[in-house]
Amino acid sequence: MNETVIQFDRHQHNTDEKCQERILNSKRNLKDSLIILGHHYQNESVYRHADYTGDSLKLAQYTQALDAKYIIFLGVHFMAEVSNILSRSDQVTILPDLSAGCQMADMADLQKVERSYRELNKVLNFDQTITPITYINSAADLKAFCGDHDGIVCTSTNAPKILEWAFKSKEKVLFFPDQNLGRWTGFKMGINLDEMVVWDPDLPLGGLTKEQITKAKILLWKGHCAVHQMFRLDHIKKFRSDHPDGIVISHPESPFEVCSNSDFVGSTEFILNTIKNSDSGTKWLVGTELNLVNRLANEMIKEDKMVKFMSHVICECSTMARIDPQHLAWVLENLENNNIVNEIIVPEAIAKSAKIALDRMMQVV
Ligand code: CIZ
Ligand code: SF4
Repeated sequence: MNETVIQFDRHQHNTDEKCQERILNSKRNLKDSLIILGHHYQNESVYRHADYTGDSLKLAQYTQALDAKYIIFLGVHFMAEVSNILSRSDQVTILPDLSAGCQMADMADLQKVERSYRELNKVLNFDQTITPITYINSAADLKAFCGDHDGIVCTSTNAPKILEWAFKSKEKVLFFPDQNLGRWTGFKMGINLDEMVVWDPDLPLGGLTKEQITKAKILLWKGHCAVHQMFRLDHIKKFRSDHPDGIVISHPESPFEVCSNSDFVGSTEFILNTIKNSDSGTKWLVGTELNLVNRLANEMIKEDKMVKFMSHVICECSTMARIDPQHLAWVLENLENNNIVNEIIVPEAIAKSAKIALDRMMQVV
């Protein structure tokens, strides 16, 4: 650091338009030292500046392959942590607003996961029958827990393969933090619904009986995404009655009844590819985050495809929306002045164990 840090106050009142100019200017000046990664759920005002876009898996893979010194992450905190863990030690990952978290990720913490795992093992006579699987939407210390306990990370794209991997070595899985992704993926593998029970970490024994735990194949952490939780079966019924030839596609973070009444269920990459590769003139109802759906709807107009958002209320990822042009301009201008602000650094010991769980995932997919 050799210049005075520019404080955010100097940017927060700038208009979006002013910030757009400043961002472009900084990008020009920083040239190849900088790469900007953008998640599909990010809003247009910053998404347009991304050099690469994708879901968290694709973005994680980019961070392993990129050369730039500075990686600016237009996404949420857990994604920037993964970028820091997988990138080289001389690279710097920056999250323009540190308060951009993931509400679902926050539904599981290390203390509760450790206690739950201990309690479960006690009921199961320490027979080492459980594999912990964390959805990538989780803090780095939970990924580290999985790395240290023969567990693994999954994303919504690779969850089926990861569950298969887990069941090859042990009979049960503790799946956190998203119960919906765990349930849907297990169901598609042929596991009965009554063999997938919800584990409430705030209740003794997860609110379950010993028999339920012994019988269960997947213990589903009581967590969910508030955005995807808004989608309802009624939305699908109304769409199907208005458009009998319409097609419904949902994200597996949606409630079970939404997934089971959809024509297709899959990750954001799957949703984008399926609709982009569909026939012209098709009509789609899409159950995932609003920014992605709006962007896709605009793109598909020229191919005469109708893309409709599943809910009547605005379901935006409000934490991702905290990454705005003001914060992006601010971190970039600091970099131009040789100041790194909002760097995400995962402590070394946590990063090492988390990388084990992430590497296991990368080897499976
Ligand atoms: O993995 C991701 O990026 C998320 C949060 C959703 C998805 O399906 O891509
Ligand atoms: Fe987290 Fe939901 Fe936002 Fe995805 S949409 S980042 S799960 S809060």
